[in-house]
Amino acid sequence: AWTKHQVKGFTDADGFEKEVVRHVETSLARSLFNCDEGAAYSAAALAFRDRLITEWNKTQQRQTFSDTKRVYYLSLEFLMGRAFDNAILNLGLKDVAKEGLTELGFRIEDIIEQEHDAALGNGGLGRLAACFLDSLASLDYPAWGYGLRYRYGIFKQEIINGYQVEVPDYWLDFNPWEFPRHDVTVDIQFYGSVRKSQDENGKSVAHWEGGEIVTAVAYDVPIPGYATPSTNNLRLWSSKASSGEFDFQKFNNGEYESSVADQQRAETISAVLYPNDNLDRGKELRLKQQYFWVAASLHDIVRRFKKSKRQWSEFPDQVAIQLNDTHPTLAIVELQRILVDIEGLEWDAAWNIVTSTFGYTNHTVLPEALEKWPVGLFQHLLPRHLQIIYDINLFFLQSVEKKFPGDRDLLTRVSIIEESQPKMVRMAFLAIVGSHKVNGVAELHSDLIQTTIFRDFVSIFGADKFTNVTNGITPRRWLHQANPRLSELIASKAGGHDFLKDLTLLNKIEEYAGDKEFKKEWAEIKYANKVRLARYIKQTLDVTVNPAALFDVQVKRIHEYKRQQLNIFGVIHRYLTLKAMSPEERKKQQPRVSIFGGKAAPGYWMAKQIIHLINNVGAVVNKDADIGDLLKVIFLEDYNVSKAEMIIPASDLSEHISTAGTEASGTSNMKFVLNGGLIIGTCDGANIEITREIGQENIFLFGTLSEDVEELRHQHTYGSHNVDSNLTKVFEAIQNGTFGEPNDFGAMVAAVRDHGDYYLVSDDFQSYIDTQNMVDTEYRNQDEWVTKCIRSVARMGFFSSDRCINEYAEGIWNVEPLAVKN
Ligand code: 26W
Repeated sequence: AWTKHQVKGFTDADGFEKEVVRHVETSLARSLFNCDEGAAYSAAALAFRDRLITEWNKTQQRQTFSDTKRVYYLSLEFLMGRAFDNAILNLGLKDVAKEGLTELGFRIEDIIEQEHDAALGNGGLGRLAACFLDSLASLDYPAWGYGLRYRYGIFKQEIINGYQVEVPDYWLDFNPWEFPRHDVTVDIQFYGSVRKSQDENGKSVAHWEGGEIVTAVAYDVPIPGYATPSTNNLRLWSSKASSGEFDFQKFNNGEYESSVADQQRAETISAVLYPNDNLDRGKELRLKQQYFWVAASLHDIVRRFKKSKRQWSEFPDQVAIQLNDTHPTLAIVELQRILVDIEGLEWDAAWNIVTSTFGYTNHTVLPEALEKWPVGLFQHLLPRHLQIIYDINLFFLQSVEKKFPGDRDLLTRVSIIEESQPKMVRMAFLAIVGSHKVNGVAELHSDLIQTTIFRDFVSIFGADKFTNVTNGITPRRWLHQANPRLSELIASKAGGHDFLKDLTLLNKIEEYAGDKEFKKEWAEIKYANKVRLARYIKQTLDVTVNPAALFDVQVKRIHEYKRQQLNIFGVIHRYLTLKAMSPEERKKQQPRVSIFGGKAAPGYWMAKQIIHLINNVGAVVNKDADIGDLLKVIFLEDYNVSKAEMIIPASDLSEHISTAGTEASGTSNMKFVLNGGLIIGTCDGANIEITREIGQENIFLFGTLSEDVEELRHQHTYGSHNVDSNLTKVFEAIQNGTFGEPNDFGAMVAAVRDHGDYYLVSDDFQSYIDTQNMVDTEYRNQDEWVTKCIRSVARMGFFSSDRCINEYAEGIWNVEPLAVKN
């Protein structure tokens, strides 16, 4: 229906071409005769940007006039990937773009590939934020994202001699998707001291004075919804030196160098994304990033609210703020500071507003990932905020004492200030105390946080404060864009493309799970996607893989808890088994390509060793003439969103094999199944709900259950620990030098054999191998395999991020869509 909505700008290929030519000649100042693919991309992107910004303006005006509640999604990461393909699809103009570009002499696929990924995130958490933005816009919710405009996103990974090497990702050379707003700035204060005074009524007032000022400049990125004119805003803050008198005086006094140094120091704040995933390193600059971004965002939100001339008590009726993990927790403290110190509200009135405004999503239970900041660092960087945190803690602990009198242990356990040396601020506890809802991201994960790390808070606040919102993914990018042929095949049986807006409509294809013609087309599409990936592997690694082999994929950040080591040990076991077979026996085996991809945090030594082992195993196996096509081991360099869009549709089997209870949800598991691949996985995160939805006959589950993990760990440490016999053979092969210098992998082996096997690699090894053998058997029955894939896809409707966003909107934010009236 939105086609009736009056749109400005081109609607056909002719109009589009005119715009492209205009941008080539004017915006890029080039002639059509030397327009290469890079220039064609730039001009085409600018043409679509113009389209988006018209809709963006209308959407923002509509939201302002209607005066409804808005959602603000605060995330330190937005892993957006490419914008062009997404924009033309969401606008429904891909055919127009394709026709226009063809007429100009280009292939649209080549033009799309010119774009550099916007990689402002580490992994799951950042990509989830990007899917949420797509759903919020597609469902017409009035919503903004707030983040940091990093000059360098996640590093680019190169593999040199089998080792990861990090290369900076400078991506802002040309970015047509952002609009600098040099008129939208906020001055952010750091350091300084607090002076107390009394007002005319004798009330104590705090003044945060001195220190230094850094200016935040807004850059806006339009977020188009799918099949709706709604275009939301992602506002990213960039830091620069304040143009205040300080540096001006310096400059005037001839202190050019130190003035430039100040400038560089200010710009450092938004310079680089921290590449740690699930590890808190407590760096001062990271805390500065957090405060800088949170303070700028809140200032912006409060400024917008104040224009409505409403009373402060109505703030939570106008504003919902979601905290994507604890990284933005300072927003709670900053809002309290604004209300009490600047706007003069009473503490309790202010605190009511604050807690009604915020919701907090937890994304991990790993203890090393829970953010804590030294009190001393706070005192130095944000002296007033530390006082407010102490007051929040005091009132909170008083309320706990009232409810559970005399329970000193409880007070120590739940205190926002950890009484350690040095004292630490526990950000997750602060986030819980300052929010009205706390959620986990999959059922098991939400249960776990309520029974382990946040257990005391459930008894203090009651179970209603805690809830689950199972993650989801946007079917626009992860099906329609990544796998256009499959999307069209589904559309042909599901009554058109409505399933892209209501993913439960996928169930319409289930009746074709036994349809010969449909299955044939289905299998052809999977094969074509595998051929494309095989071609890419040949181009980049010069390894020939057989597209008819089973493609087994594990792509995600490299981490011990995700257990890429279990996978590669399994691959070694497979290799040893094949080597021990007679040529006749070998002929009966199912060929397999084991594909890995993912980045290790630069300081995570063990993760880097895992990458090294995978590469070394590949180097041996891939050139072994006895093995041939039966086994290939591939490590794909620099896994990112765009590569995921190519890899995921080409998977037959993907691995989601974390130690039970460690992967909060996982979201790529959903993407793989949605693209017609099956899963081998543990009973962890969203694997459990995927199993429930698609049926346990369609998934390969194995391994220890989360409720048994603790007991096994205890046994490893205090009882006996016998390493699995097949795994022992794998270790022997590693240690006799089959895969290069054994010392390189000594620590990996020792982690399992000698240091308690915290991730239960040995415990789960045999069931992993057995399950992989079942996969081989089932894969040989292609007919049945394809049926399973179709049934699985048909039952994946639940995992749309649209469902997920609707749950947040109803259960946490209390906001409603603002649809366009024609
Ligand atoms: C402070 C360092 C740090 C940085 C990032 C700690 C923790 C993180 C993230 C919370 C890690 C992360 O990305 N978690 C992932 O979130 C996804 C979205 O909910 C889940 O699907 C993944 O299971 C979870 O690992």
